[in-house]
Amino acid sequence: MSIESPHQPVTGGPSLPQERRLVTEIPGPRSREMFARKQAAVPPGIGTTLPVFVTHAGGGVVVDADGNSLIDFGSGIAVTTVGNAAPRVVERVQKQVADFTHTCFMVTPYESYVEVCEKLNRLTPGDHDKRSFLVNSGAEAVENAVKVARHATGRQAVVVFDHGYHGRTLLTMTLTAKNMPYKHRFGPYAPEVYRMPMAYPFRWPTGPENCAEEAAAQAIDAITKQIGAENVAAIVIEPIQGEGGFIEPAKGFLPRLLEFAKANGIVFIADEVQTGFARTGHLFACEDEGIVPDIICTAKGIAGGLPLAAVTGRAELLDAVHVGGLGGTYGGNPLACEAALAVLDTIEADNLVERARRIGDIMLPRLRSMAERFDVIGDVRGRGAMIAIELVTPGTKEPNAAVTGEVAKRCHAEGLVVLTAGTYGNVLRFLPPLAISDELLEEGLSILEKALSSV
Ligand code: PLZ
Repeated sequence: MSIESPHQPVTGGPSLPQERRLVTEIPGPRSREMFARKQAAVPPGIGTTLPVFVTHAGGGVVVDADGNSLIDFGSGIAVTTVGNAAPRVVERVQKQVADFTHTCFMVTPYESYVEVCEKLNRLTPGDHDKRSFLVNSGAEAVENAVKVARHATGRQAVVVFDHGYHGRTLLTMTLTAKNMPYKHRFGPYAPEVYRMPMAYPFRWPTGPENCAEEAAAQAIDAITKQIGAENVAAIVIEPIQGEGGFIEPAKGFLPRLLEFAKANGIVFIADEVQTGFARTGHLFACEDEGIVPDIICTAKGIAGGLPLAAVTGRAELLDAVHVGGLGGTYGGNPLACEAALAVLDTIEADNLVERARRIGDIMLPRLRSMAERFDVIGDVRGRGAMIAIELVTPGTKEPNAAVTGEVAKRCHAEGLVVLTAGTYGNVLRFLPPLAISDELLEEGLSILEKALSSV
């Protein structure tokens, strides 16, 4: 006769009970204890959004050291799109870790790296001949895309946009728009980076209907007159800006920039680090307007939480670089490649592109109805499972960072992981894992609604 334990060991992934459960205040005593250790051991430059220390995560929840189960609207910043500890990822990585953990692909290669690249070449926008190579982080992918563009064109200038975010390395920090916290006192910055206006519909001075055309005209005029189009190696842009506040460029802006790039031999680089892999209701956000970039940078959602990023682009651009000109010790680590293959299988098998759309269809109407009742909400925007609200001083468009921070704090206290964003710190962004249930999604929105009505 077997005796059933009342406390079966619960691991992560979808086997975790899919419920919000608060058993202590947030953060609880164990998390507070670990946070004190963190503060003594880790510099404050490494910030903390919500100081609960995680022991398990999966589906739509994150479980902390005190036994609280929080609803996840963050996915570790758009990384665990297929869910945390997703079954196929766990299975493939566990097998790989026992087979071999590293050889360095540049020393003695392995098949999974090639397979990830083959799949990226096939799945990314455009049916032209493509190549891919793998690196460790989003910043590294963007930095390498610029290296390739400069090498292939023999030009130096790089054009980026207001509110853009591309990373924290010297070059990508330079490409990033926001001073505090990303750039402040970390200069001098890399040379030959030029910033143009972004087609930000909510804040465009003459209104959203003129935004795409005017912003593109201003950018093109400045590129032509101030840099010289023939000196520009690359235009680097996020098809929906992430850290900048989930800014969806006005329709028509991206196609106009792409057309200008094409006409002038400029490499069009799409930074899909945050928007990629089913997040926006397309496999890649560029697909929304039929944009076919010359190079696309991916990371985050590509490998379900294992560190991996990729540069995919036109064969003639990537093949231009000499042997040994690209690489890195860990790029395309075998564990991360197995995880990426599992992620791509999961997106297809579980129809996650459609799931992201469905999440948007649940979130957007509820947020729009909140916007009618709470005049602190100035804008509701985003696509699929990449949705945000921008908070303002009622009756104006004045950014309201104070209320944004307060709403986030109240959501956290109620067991909902939400993130803020935006140049003005006044955007609440929602990036639920696509493995979240409709029930948890609705419950999370109700917590948000309560937080908004209480401020
Ligand atoms: N490009 C569009 O969103 C990373 C940054 C969090 P890495 N965004 C989260 C933080 O505060 O550091 C990001 C992105 C876009 C590039 C990056 C950089 O990706 O993997 O963080 O290097």
